[in-house]
Amino acid sequence: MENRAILREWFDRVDSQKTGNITAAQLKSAFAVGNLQFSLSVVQQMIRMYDFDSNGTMSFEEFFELNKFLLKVQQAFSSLERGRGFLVPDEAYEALVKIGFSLDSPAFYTVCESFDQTKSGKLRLDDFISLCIFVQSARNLFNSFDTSKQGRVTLDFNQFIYCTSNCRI
Ligand SMILES: [Ca+2]
Repeated sequence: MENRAILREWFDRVDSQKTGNITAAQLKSAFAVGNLQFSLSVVQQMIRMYDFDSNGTMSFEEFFELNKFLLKVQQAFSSLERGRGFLVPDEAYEALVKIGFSLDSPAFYTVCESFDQTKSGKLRLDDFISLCIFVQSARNLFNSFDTSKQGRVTLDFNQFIYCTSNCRI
C-alpha cells in the first residue's frame, strides 16, 4: 500500500456506508482480510493515535498518517524476519531500534512477553504491530507529560491511573 490512489481505493471499500470515515470495527475486519488479526482494543488505539479531530473514527487523511507508521513497522519487521513470518525477541528488539525505540531489557522483555499472544517466543507481524502501537502511544503520552523534555516525568496517583488506562491494550 505505497501510493495514495491505491490507499484511497482501499479506504473507500472499507468505508462501505460512504460516510467518509471508517470505524474501529470496519478497520479491524479490513485488517483481518489481509491476514492481520488485531483485537478491537488495538485497533481503537490505532484510531486514537491519529484521530486528529477526536471524532472516534478515521478520515482518509488520518488513515494516511496511520498507514505511514504501519509501513515503517512492516519494513522493520520484513528486514529481520528472513521469510519465517515471525521475529524472536532479540530480532524484535532490533526491529524496534530501527523504528526509533530503544528500550532497556526489563522494559523490552516485559512488553515483548505481553504481546506474544501464543507465548511461543515468536512475534508475528500482527503481534509486532500491536506492540509498536502500544509503545508509540505510550511515548506520545509520556511526551505530553514530559513538557520540559528531560526524558523523565513525575506523576501523582491520578496521573498514573490516567496513563495506565490510556495505554491499556
Ligand atoms: Ca477522526
